[in-house]
Amino acid sequence: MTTLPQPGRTLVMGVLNVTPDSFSDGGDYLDLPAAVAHGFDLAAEGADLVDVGGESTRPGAGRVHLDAELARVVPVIEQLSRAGIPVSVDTTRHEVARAAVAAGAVLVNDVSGGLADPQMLAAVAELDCAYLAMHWRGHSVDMQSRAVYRDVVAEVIDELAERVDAAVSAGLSRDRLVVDPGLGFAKTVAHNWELLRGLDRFDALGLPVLVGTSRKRFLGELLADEDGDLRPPKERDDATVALTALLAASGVWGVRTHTVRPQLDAIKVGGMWRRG
Ligand code: PMM
Repeated sequence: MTTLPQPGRTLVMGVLNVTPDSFSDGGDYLDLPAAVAHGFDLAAEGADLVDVGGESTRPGAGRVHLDAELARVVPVIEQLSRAGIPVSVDTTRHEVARAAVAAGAVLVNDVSGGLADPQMLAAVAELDCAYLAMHWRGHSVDMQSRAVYRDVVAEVIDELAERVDAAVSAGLSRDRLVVDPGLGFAKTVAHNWELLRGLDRFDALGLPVLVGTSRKRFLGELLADEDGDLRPPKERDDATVALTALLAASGVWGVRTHTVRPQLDAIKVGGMWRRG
């Protein structure tokens, strides 16, 4: 049975979006050779997992047809897995999860925590893989209208606890589970910062936590110029690295990032800070 990767430090999940429209790298890796080459690069830089996704979750994005999602991700996962690279699949669909695990994926990264597809949890329970449940309140097209909380940290923890209970009821053992607060998914900029500051409260769930901060809009706003123009996504990597150091110092299980080597350096710094 697959158990969670435990590299002995905060793990790095490198992002490989095989999409035309992801917010920071949409279109960069849409054809198979470019996607596979980028997966090899992420692994060579030291990624513990390469996270292959075929559907953009950018706010406002529409759904991709199932066949298109399968055609984007399965051949990439096959080639990377065959080369011995540990791969996760970023999908909310059980058909894609099944095909991805058959192609070699070791973890299903479900940004909906099982809510988008009622068959997802039962399907994953039958597969030999780990499962990441992210906090989610609805599809990208209108998720930002659901960013309403009294106490965002408490509510995200409660809603994730429900997803964990659903996963366990469907037959997934807790040693296969990871949770994620879902920064930017039905969250305002202020909510993202509150969640980062309140991350130690997620210990109550008793599960490994992965956080995706990489290049997200709240960093674009933080780094905006004097006219208020957001810093472009690919120029948010240094700020992402700074957050990775803080996250490693706080002991998170994993980070999901577009770059790898600088994140591993930051993890060494954060890990040393924590142990010292
Ligand atoms: N963010 C994105 C996509 N997938 N998965 C997890 N587990 N956590 C995240 O924060 C997350 C995710 C959006 O970013 P992208 O478009 O750059 O992949």
